[in-house]
Formats: sequence, C-alpha cells, structure tokens
Amino acid sequence: MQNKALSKTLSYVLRHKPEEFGLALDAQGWVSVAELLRALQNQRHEVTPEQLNEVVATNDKQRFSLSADGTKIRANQGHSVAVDLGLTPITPPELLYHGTATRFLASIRKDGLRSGSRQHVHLSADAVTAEAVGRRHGKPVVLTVQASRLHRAGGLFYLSANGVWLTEAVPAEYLQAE
Ligand code: HQG
Repeated sequence: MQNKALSKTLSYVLRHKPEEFGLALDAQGWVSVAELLRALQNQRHEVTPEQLNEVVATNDKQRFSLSADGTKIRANQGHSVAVDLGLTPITPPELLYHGTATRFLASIRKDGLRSGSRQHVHLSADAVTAEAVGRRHGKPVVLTVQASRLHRAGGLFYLSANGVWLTEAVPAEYLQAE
C-alpha cells in the first residue's frame, strides 16, 4: 500500500468507520497499533510497523499521533465518531478563517457554520490554508470568523495537535466575507 493510500485509509478508519475494519476506538480515540495492522492485513493491506511510523511522521497535515510508548494510534482531528480528544478550551486569536464552497454560502449565511457529521466546525489560522480546505468542495470562498467575539460570548475553541482550530458552531452573525 502506498503511503498516500495508507493515510486515506487511516483517516477513514480512525475518524469515521473503525467498525468496518472490526476495530473499536477507545473513549479518547486510540486504537492498538498491533490490532490496526492485523485489521489492515485482514483486508489484504500489507503494512509494516515501519511504514505506519513513517506515515505518522511524514504526513503532510500531521493527521495522526502515536501514544508515548508507540503502542496506540489516533487521528488528531476530523472525527465523526464521538471521541474525547482531551483538548483544553483556549482563547482563540481575534480572527479565524473557514474555507468553504460558494454553493454552501446561502445556507451558511442563514444557519451559520455547523459541524454536520463531524464533531466540530474546522477553522484555519490563515486564509490561505482555509482556501485550500474550501477548494476540496468546489469553487472556494473564505469566510472570516470573529473568533474573539464568539469566545467572549461563551463559544469554546480548541486547537488540535496538528494546528486545526475547532469549535462547536459559528452563528451567522460572527461571520464576514473576507
Ligand atoms: C459546510 C480536512 C451548508 C462547510 C480539512 C464545509 C479540514 C455548511 C462542509 C477538515 C454549513 C463540511 C474539515 C451550513 C458548514 N450549510 N454547508 N450551515 N455549515 N457547511 O469536509 O471544514 O485533509 O466536513 O463549510 O483540512 O471542509 O481531512 O469540513 O464545506 O481540517 O485532514 O459543510 O478536513 O482535513 O465539510 O474540512 P467537511 P471541512 P483532512
């Protein structure tokens, strides 16, 4: 299995459908590396511990973490499965950015940003990163989120281990076109 394909498979298993591979995440989203490798092998994906370590270390967005002793692995963010990543709420910068596609704008202006199937709304620290996120869905558009103002109003913000800002929802009145 190529590294890119392995990364995509890991995202799928560790964020969305562990049960499809006969796996269960623990409450914090971890799964045993040994069990994961066995589950991949059962699906005819030959992956060595070395390759897994390489993908974790070199992944372009640092999507995965190994436990300190190296026996467990989890995704750093992006889950639709309910997990508690143990992130501490922190004060966000004044502004954060959300990349989306123009076809979602009318709905977002009406309902604000919703987490949908994921646990959180994903926000970026800079507009360039947000634009790349938006491009995954179509013609990109970047929305500026008044993060400080939302935080002062009681909104909780988290920073994932790989630098993605997470929050529960962003009401429309905290959004402005960039
Ligand atoms: C949109 C990637 C209509 C939202 C990225 C987005 C990110 C609404 C889409 C991570 C809406 C959900 C997550 C509303 C939000 N009406 N559409 N009220 N509220 N939306 O993929 O943020 O490569 O679940 O704008 O880098 O695009 O996988 O979220 O367009 O960090 O590691 O609904 O995925 O990371 O799409 O991306 P997604 P996202 P990875």
